[in-house]
Amino acid sequence: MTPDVVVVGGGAMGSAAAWSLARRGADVVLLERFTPGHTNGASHGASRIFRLAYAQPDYIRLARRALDLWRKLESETGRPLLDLTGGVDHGLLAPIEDIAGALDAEGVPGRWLRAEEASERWPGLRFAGPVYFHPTSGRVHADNAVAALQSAAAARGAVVRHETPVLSVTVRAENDVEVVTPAETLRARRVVVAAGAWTPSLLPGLLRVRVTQEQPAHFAPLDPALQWPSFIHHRPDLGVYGLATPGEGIKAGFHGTGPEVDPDHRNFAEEPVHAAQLRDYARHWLPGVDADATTPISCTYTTTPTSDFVIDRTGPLVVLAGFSGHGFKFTPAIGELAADLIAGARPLPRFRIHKTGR
Ligand code: PYC
Repeated sequence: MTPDVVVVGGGAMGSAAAWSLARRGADVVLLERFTPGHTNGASHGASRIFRLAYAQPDYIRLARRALDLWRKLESETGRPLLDLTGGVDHGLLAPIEDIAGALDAEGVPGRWLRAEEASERWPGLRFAGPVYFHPTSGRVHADNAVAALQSAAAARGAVVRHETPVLSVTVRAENDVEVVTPAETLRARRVVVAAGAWTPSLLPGLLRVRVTQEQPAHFAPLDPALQWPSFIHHRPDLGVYGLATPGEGIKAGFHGTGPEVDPDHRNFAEEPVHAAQLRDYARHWLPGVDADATTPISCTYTTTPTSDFVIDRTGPLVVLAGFSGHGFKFTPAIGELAADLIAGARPLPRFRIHKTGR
């Protein structure tokens, strides 16, 4: 079989690349090692934060493009995926001022609230200082998004194969890449590698990323009628994030604090000290939840040294990697950038594999 493009990895990013490529008429095969809806990587679950709220214009613009493309995907598939509940940042002032300034410069709405105003509006959260509210934030339904991307890609002719692990990706010539699976060897002119935690083993030596096992949790809300924004609490020691996952509770987690793991040999088990720290956090800062009624979640992060993504091309390979725990919101825009790179576009400097400075 010799498609134009093989996409390795049917998580969010690979599925988005397949959708974008198929929309442009490319002959695409998407290979995913696990079954649909699996929970082994970083694309499962019912909620991810959506926000334009970044201090860097590159990310604000990418999120804006993603917002348009999420809406396009919703209309193409008839599935609701993105819910704009509003979002808040609170805690350390300096990073929030940077975000507020960048949003203002890009014309994105947002405003400062006093802690008392914010508590009145969202009594499930405690605020100790000024709060920055940005209405164009909310959540994406991750599982439904991946399924929608794959079905939209398939509707435009992409071949989507699950339970097909890729054993190796080898560049044979400028326009010839070999992709080996247990059942067959495919050749393609271009290959997109979007294998999440498995990317370092497929492309050894190419990337500097850390693969970690993270452990957020769902907390039972005390009053299911309360409204929740998506939130980031900027603290000196770590970032804490959260949002409501309808039907599952209030998700909260420490951002990128988990231990390094081998994705093929991780235990998915709740680490008790970490779990106790998250419950202590909830007891103090989330008065709207029962801090002792938790359902743990296990997922992976693949994090670069700067937490900037890798969206780059090297020869006939496009590499989508290092989403560093904050990539999901951008998914369809990242798929579009992958299709642009396949078409010969220049990568954005921020997202190069090896940065030469900014
Ligand atoms: O999606 O922006 C995000 C995020 C921050 C921490 C965890 N997720």
